[in-house]
Amino acid sequence: MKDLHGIFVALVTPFLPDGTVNKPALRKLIRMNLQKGVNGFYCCGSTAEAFMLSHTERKEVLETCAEEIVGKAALIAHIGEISQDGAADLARHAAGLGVDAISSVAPFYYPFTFEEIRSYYYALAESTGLPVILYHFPGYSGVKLSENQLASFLEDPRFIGLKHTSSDFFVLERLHTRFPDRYLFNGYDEMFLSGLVAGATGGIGSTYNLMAEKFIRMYALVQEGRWDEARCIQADVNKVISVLLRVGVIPGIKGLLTLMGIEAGNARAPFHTLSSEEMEQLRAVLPHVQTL
Ligand code: HMN
Repeated sequence: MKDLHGIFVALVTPFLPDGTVNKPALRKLIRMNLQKGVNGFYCCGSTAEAFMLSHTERKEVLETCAEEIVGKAALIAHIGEISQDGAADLARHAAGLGVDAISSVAPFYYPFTFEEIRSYYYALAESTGLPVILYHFPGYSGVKLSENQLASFLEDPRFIGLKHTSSDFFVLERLHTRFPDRYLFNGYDEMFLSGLVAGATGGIGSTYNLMAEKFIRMYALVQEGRWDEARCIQADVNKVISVLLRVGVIPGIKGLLTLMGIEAGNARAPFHTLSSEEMEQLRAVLPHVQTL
């Protein structure tokens, strides 16, 4: 199995003005990040507006990603849906494209029991035999699993890791200590260093679309124990993230990408279209995105 340590870009889905997927822009974005030396990509996740894409669009986006990425970097496909059958269908499709692992958020909206959530994940694991990475994002999904519930998956060899989009670094540390050979991806980019301290083996992030080189550098500095330098880069990155959190993370990343020359378009409604005042705020942090 491919090594999944390091920096994984959670790709956005660029859209054309008519609202359809802009595949050339997606390819350009992937190539820019391959050139920067990222370890891999996380496709069709939250950042990609996955839950606002049709099933067919999700497959097409992943096909484009696979064409660009397979053989050059690692590829993790997020195939999560509320429906187990729908997710399994996406998983089988992903397996046919040569992805390295599948990942899924827990089924959400309905108050599923833990047994129901577990059977969802087991069905996914069985649908393809590909390794599975749990996507734990209580802030958005509303599904919060405990340390022991997460551990019950990680002790199963089919579940090779966890994407931890949470600021509960106590749980992350406990899981790292209990499962030192599992992949633990930090999810909140603004707390990347904190995640590494707690034992994260890398990160999957939306703002990596814009500034992967800074996360690559931070990761390398931490391996060398150069924490102060890494902290300076985190502070620099956080200037950008503060603005993104103000204007809306996904619309804001797309706005900045457009300023960088990658036509990412607008986020899908009901996300708002950026106002000229918001574009000005993004323009003000553009120098932090373009230089290290
Ligand atoms: C994904 O599933 O696309 C990403 O991995 C999600 C990732 O954890 C991001 N979360 C969201 O976009 C909701 C973070 O990178 C986040 O955007 C960033 O830390 C700013 O808060």
